Amino acid sequence: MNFSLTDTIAAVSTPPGEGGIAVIRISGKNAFVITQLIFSKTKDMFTKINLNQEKSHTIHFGYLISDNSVIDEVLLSVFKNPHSYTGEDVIEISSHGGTYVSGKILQLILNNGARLAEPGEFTKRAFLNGRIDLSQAEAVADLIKSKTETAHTASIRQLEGSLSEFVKKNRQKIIDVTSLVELELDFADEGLEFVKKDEVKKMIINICKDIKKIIDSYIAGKVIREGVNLVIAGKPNSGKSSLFNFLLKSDRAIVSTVAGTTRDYLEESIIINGIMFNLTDTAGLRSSDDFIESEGIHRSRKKISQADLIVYLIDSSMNKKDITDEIEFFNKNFDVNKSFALMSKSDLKKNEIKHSLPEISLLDEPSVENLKNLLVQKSISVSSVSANEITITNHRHKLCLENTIKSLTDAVNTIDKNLSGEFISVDLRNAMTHLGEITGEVTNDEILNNIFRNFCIGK
Ligand SMILES: Nc1nc2c(ncn2[C@@H]2O[C@H](COP(=O)(O)OP(=O)(O)OP(=O)(O)O)[C@@H](O)[C@H]2O)c(=O)[nH]1
Ligand SMILES: [Mg+2]
Repeated sequence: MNFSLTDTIAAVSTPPGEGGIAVIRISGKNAFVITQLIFSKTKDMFTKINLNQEKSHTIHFGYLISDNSVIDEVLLSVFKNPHSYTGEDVIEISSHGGTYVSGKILQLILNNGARLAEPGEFTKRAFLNGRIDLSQAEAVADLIKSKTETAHTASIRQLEGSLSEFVKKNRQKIIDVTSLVELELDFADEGLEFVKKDEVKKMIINICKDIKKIIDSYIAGKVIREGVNLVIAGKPNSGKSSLFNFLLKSDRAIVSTVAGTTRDYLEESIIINGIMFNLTDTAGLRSSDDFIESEGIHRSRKKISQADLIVYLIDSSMNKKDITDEIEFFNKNFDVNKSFALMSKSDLKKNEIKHSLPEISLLDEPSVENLKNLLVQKSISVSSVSANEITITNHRHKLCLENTIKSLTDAVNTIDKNLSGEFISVDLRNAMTHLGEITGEVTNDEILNNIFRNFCIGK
């Protein structure tokens, strides 16, 4: 990424396409000068605005002029450094929406001395100018991408600094331990005293415990970010496609009384109570001589093995023996931790069979609502989000935390080996570095480029 903080950058910040308004953003030391060249307060003659004399956070009506003709009527929002998103002088031009108008305005700005912003460059500047830390910058990207309430909650919390706080607190704890070790070094030639050693070890182990807890939240984080992969499985004709369609509220999958209707798997996403479920309808499981059906079943099995959660449908309209066999088959072949059996078509139930399985009939709305609640409950790892705890959703953060633990564990081993305090100090400093990478206290170009590459232009 060719990057210089001295350039003035510009981009259209709203998505392409028709819309009520578009926003074009300019940031950098020439943002005001460039705007003054193209913005007139009046239509008939060019009346220059003096932006240095205007207050920050004010809005101004006027016209953008190119070659003596009006391009658009616009509003300028003025943000003076350091009180702006990037920390620099920023102008946001609200123009009429539409790709043509906004494109023409952007070109006008570029012709007058600005450079087109790289993806995420506004946010990168906010980071480099100390407005936000790295984990907050990443939260901005997550916030924009969030599709559900839970994803939104997690990213807002991170943007507000929950993860930054955690990192700061634990970094301080590591600094305290390091000082203790290094202080001891200054006074004792033989390394740490026995009592101090135990104390230091205990402190390090406690920090590890806190960090591990946050690492464990990553699983919930994955659900937040990517949704729960929910597979609907069962024998042919058990009602899988019907349930799939019912949950999607569309006739996506073909439904028929013929067993073996679905031959490949189908995938669609739905949101229930703020949690995204990536639903897969599968081919009914049976042994088949038909090559295509067999291939479909093979693929379905693969989907089942990769699922986060599996609903296994058992047709209530079958006779007692078949139902008992099916329950047995399910119990034998499916992992109870991530799957549950469900008696389908309960309206067609012929005989009372004792079982404790939930029932569903698509003719009975409350039974479908029950199933939805059950699905949410089963994906309960997500609950840590609502419980106001920190949830990490970002793989980079997870790696940094794991590396921190590794270095802290090294420190404990060094103590156990009775090595000199200098070695313990090295391990602890490594731990500090890894933790600091999360918020960007320690960083390099590669980390930054990787992060901001994933942003959209204009953010
Ligand atoms: N009465 C009743 N019929 C249902 C219910 N759910 C599904 N059916 C019927 O059961 C038959 C089979 O449904 P499908 O959804 O095609 O079954 P499937 O499990 O996808 O079958 P395959 O794709 O062949 O594996 C269809 O005739 C549906 O209308 C229900 O709750 N009640
Ligand atoms: Mg089907």
